Amino acid sequence: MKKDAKAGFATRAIHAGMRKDTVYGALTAPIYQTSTFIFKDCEQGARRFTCQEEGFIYSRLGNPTLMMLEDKIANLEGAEAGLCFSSGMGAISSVFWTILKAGDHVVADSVLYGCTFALLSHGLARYGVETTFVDTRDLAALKKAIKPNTKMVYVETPANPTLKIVDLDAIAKLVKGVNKDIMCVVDNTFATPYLQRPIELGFDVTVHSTTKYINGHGDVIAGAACGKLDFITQVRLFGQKDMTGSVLGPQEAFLILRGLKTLQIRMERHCATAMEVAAYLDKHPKVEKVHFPGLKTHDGYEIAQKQMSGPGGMISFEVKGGRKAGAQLLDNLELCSLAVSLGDAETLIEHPASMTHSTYTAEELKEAGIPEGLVRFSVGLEDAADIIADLEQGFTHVK
Ligand code: LCS
Repeated sequence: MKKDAKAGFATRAIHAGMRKDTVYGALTAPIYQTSTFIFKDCEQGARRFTCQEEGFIYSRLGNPTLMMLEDKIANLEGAEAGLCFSSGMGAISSVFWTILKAGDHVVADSVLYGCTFALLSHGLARYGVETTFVDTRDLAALKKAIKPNTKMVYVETPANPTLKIVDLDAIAKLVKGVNKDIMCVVDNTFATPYLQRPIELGFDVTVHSTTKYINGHGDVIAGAACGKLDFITQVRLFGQKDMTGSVLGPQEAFLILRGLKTLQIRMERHCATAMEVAAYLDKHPKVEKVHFPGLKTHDGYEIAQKQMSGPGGMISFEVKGGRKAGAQLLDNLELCSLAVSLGDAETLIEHPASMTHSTYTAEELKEAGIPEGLVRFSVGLEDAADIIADLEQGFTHVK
């Protein structure tokens, strides 16, 4: 589309990927609520199945509403192609099934979303795929972990839940230097393509839980993957079509298209409010440590400055007194909701060790450097003063 070619991020978030409705001229994306598509004749059906003719066949293989969303996300990520899924885990598992087979090896960072960690350590392990978990900030350790049968390097940055930052450019250079065929895959959920575009930094694939900031309104579970057209086509026609069947519905795609129109202004607000909240927490006498890439004291601050255009809206922190003190805070907040998930208009707060990361054993949490008492905070779009006032009253309950 001409409108997309050199336009800015906000413009592309609204216009990229959209097709004109030539029948009625609808402004927004029509919801093609259909499982299947009628062929003119047998010849056409056969041509579509052999990819000799473009067009839709069956909504597990593609759907016009999804196509607009897929093209939009790919455009925002600076990728050749994108693909949507019925959850972030659907995206991650479909990508894994496409890249990996029995006998292969993965190097993954030790700090990952709990279910991704479980998929690698418990799930794929059952099918003969071995994973070595390392701290990928340590490039020497990463290099040492790569084996002749390594097929994928997998990281999150900022990572869930510690907000650890890893250097995408340095990792891609190192891995490709050892073996250019190793796929570098990153979960870009926390940053979104507005703040960070890993493909421009040498990564092959980005995956997302679009449940989070990309949709942004807490009303959809969905995922996405972006990369080279060849690879994304393999994911579409194997990882997703045959292995996971994790297909997004057109209604959800419509909601995400709607959410994406405001991604830039939402992210700017999330970042600004998170800066204020992090500064407040950093000075609080009952807080032991704040993990936020926008604070100069964060060990990933310099890398975040280099590879992200803002710190994001996620903060984690440790309350003095550990898990018990953290629970006293969480149980007494009124505006902030005690709930998992993130990236919504509503501020959400949770305890990773007992909730999102309960797939890690106590020992694995320790090895990964995820503190038992860590509290994770998804800063919403409310007024910063109201969020801080709620924390202030919550802290009075911490004894
Ligand atoms: N990747 C990251 C970084 C995530 O945080 C999540 C979900 C996923 C992938 C999986 O996405 P889903 O299948 O849920 O769309 N994270 C959650 C969390 O931290 N709390 O609840 C879910």
